[in-house]
Amino acid sequence: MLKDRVKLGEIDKYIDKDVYVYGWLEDKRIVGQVAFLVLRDMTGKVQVTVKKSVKRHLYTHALTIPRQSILKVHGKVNLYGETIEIVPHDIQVLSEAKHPLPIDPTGRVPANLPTIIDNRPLSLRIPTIRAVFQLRALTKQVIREFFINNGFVEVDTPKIIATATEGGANLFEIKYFDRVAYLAQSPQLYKEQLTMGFDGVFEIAQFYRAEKSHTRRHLTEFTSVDLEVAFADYNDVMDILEEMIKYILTEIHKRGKPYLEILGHTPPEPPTSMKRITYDEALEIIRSKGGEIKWGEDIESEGLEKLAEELPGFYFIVDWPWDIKPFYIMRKGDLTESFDLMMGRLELSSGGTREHRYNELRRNIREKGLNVESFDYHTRFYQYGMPPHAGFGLGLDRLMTILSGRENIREVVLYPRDPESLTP
Ligand code: AMO
Repeated sequence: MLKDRVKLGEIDKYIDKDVYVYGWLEDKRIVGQVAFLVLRDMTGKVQVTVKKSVKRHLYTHALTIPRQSILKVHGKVNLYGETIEIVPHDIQVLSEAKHPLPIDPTGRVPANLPTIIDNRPLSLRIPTIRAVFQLRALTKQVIREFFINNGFVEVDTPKIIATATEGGANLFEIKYFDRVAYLAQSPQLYKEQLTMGFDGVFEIAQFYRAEKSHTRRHLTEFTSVDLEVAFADYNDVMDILEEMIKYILTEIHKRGKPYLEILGHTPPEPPTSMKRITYDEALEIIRSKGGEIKWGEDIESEGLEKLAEELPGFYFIVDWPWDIKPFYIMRKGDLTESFDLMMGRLELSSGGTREHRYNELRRNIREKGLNVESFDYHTRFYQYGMPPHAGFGLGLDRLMTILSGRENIREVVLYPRDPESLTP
């Protein structure tokens, strides 16, 4: 099949030749004694012209084929004026489409998001929806390229784990034979361990958070882009993250053009620099705009909105209080060497310098009210020469909403998982 198949996007190279083409019947018109079938595949479309006077049985057959059925057409490519058409020798229905379809795959009749997600594979026939996922694949490729160009090693860490990494509140518990295990919330502890052997590691993978959040930016299964670098601190990894964002934006503007055109969206231009404000400065801005926030609290939606009025593009909030950061972050007094990367009001990434000293790490675990022994499998390595290290985790799905101009995180994930949906 693949060897014979001519893609419709390349049909113009086959004028006057006999070809086999495959696709779905997008449209069908009868004008006088001629049936015009519009055949589409992932790459383009072509008109198949069946004249009653030339091929009576094919014409009669064509009239009966339901739209969206999958066809194999054997025919001759013909230039008719400006139009490329196929004059068929044979039309085979490989898979007939049942009607009515749950959504209109041409996109002419708009469907709401739950219906689109419920019918994801079929929705991919709508060019704007397909473009989102083509852009997503390109973005992952560009991110990989950036990391590899900078000498980082791609790793895979387990998703079934024995203890919490990001705190116990939003852990999915699973039955692991006769024991309890959890789904990983992030690769945090593993990526840190791996800086014992690699200068820098990265992972792009799905992670799990049992958060009952019903926002346009939370999922229970999300894709995280993680980096961890040896002999680095949080300023170093903010520099890397900034370079990565600029590289992604530059490449997406160039290589993503065909998809962005279909989407009718222009992502932000690569910024020349990204401002770094401290948590204390962020609080000042929020308060100056009438927001109420106590020192030591996390910055919630309302505060982030106020900050975004002042800082509409990419910026970092650095030096968060120790009380609201996880045990693995490097402490400096009441503060930590930590950061969040924001794009307007949306948190895209967080990271920081890590605690690499054995005794201090164990003390921090205890201070966070966690059972230090249950982390022995991890902390023991810190006795054998753990380099200072730093890293970040970036939410790929959130980044994709910015790049594709979609409002809801569920629009940029093929099969999104949230507290309500576990299918399709
Ligand atoms: P954090 O918990 O801030 O940090 O997660 C990092 C980034 O991942 C994305 N993210 C999510 N996206 C969609 N749905 C969710 N439920 C969700 N949760 C998180 C966000 C967020 O900024 N281990 C640290 C990172 C590090 O320090 O290296 C961590 O997981 O974009």
